[in-house]
Amino acid sequence: MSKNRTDIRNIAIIAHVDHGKTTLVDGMLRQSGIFRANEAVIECVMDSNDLERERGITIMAKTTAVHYNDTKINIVDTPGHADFGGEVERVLNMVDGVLLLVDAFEGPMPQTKYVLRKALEQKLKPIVVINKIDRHDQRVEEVVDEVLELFIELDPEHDLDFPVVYATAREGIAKVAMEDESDSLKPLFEIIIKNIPCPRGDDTLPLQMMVTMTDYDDYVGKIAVGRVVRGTVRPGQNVIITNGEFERKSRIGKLFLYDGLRRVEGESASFGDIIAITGLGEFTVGDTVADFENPEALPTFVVDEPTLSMLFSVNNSPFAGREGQFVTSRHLRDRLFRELEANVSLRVMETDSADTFEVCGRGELHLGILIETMRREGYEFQVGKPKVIFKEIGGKKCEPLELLSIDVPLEFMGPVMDILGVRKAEMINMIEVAGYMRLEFVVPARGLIGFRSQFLTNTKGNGIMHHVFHGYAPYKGDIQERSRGSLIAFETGDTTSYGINSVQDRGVMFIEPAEQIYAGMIVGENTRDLDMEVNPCKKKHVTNIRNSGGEDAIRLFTPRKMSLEQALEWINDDELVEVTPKSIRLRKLRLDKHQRLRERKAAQNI
Ligand SMILES: Nc1nc2c(ncn2[C@@H]2O[C@H](COP(=O)(O)OP(=O)(O)OP(=O)(O)O)[C@@H](O)[C@H]2O)c(=O)[nH]1
Ligand SMILES: [Mg+2]
Repeated sequence: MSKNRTDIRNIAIIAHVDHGKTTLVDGMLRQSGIFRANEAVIECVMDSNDLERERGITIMAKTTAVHYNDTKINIVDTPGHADFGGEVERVLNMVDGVLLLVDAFEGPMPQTKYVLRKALEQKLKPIVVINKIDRHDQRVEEVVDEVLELFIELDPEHDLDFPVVYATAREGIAKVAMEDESDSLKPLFEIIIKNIPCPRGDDTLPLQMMVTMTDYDDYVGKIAVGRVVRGTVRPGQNVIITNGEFERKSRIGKLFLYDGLRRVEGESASFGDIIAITGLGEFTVGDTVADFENPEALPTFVVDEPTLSMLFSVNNSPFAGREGQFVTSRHLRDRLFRELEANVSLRVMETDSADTFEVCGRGELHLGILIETMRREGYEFQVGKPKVIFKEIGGKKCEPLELLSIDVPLEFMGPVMDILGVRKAEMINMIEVAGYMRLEFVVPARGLIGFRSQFLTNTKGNGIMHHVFHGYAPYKGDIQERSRGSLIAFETGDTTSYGINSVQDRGVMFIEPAEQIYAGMIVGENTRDLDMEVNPCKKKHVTNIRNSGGEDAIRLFTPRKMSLEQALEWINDDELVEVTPKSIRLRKLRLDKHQRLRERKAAQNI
């Protein structure tokens, strides 16, 4: 018989990037007495991985639990960046409701729309939280209207009677009306308990638990995290792991429930609990942990397809193997396929070459974070230019489009429209938001590769841009690529001030004096649109005759040091980024000058 578990609520916090999700979780943790009074708590305590802390963003969805009176609230914090949309999609199956956070100034942004659409598709109960009401430029009333419009746009049938809470997550304050006095998140907790449905199910039926996330622990190995949908589960219980197609016998090791930032061992769990289990052996996200006698698989969730693909290959530069610990194609292959177990929106495919793998993801940041994680683990490899994934729909070649939202001061509108025109963007909306113009475009994903840096230059850093997957549409025709060529090292050696000085007026240099470089490595960007060999290793000819005019007065310009994502955006089809734990180098695919020349000639003759 179906029962309600009134002692539990399961919610996810969803929003556009930076609207304050992780900060709100901090506040909820603090106020439910998770930390001791004198305990120093780091900000955004849930952003626990190194890259998350460095970048100040959430990359992986994570679960925590707080107690409010007699109710346990399991909270899933999700990333707001569009590239990690797959993380949001997959965790929504663990919860019954969402807190949709919206910044009191920015209002609904592209990712707000994306995540709300996903939540409504799953029929989750929403609570809208207008956050950052302490901002001096807050426009709470307008933002509430904009949120209403968004609901109407996404689901005209939806009940518009959802609760709205006003919050300053950073101070741990929430209230149900702007004019209310409040010094805590109590009003938010109350609304969650009242409005989010409690889990409903039957603990006497055969077990079903969906594996939604995985974790790893050096002592206990792989951990499966997910929600018990039906039945009861205990440590040591025999189970079947199934995805509907295969079935495998297994046994639950230990069982953990969430409590604040910790996982505590439990004796049993039943429907509605979000749990972590060890000892299962092999499984992947999307599998069902089912009853041993009557195994029934839950429907696997689908996440949006990747839109961007990149080739990862074994490093074959002259400096290969100097800086990395894992360098062979076997290492690379194992690591990439292992990533698939947890990274739900990633795809990895073999290619004709045993040394090269095609890796598909949801955007440059999605793939960039994978590359950065791997290099920190000691891997060394090369990656090629990101390419969008075309699809054939109804016999037509179609390409992914992105919804791009741009906030710029009025005076920069012209330059922005110019660069977007070339990239085949179509404007679909334009509104004025507190002195800024907010422009919305639908643009081929191809057109956005390399766009960010040009946008920042053209708006002198005054613009903000965000984009999110919009859909597929027929190919929109060619888009012009990078208009500048590369400056390529002519020989292998150590760079000198003298050498760099002699080539730096050709363009922008990427290197400094006393760096080791190799022939065919890219050392700068040419001001002209062709590739050119230069020699930054050139040494000054030593003569006995002293030059009277200050020979040491060499003034070198600061080189451009590109981040990994910038480098990926910058390279051309015949170029690669070499990634090692210590360095990011850019290189030509063909290092030999004559071979490059022959191939270019052959291409021109076609
Ligand atoms: N003024 C103000 N700033 C806030 C408030 N809440 C959060 N912030 C700030 O907003 C920034 C982003 O906060 P996060 O909590 O990391 O945002 P997030 O939504 O988790 O971001 P992602 O996980 O990367 O999508 C931080 O600098 C916070 O200090 C608030 O109530 N008022
Ligand atoms: Mg966050």
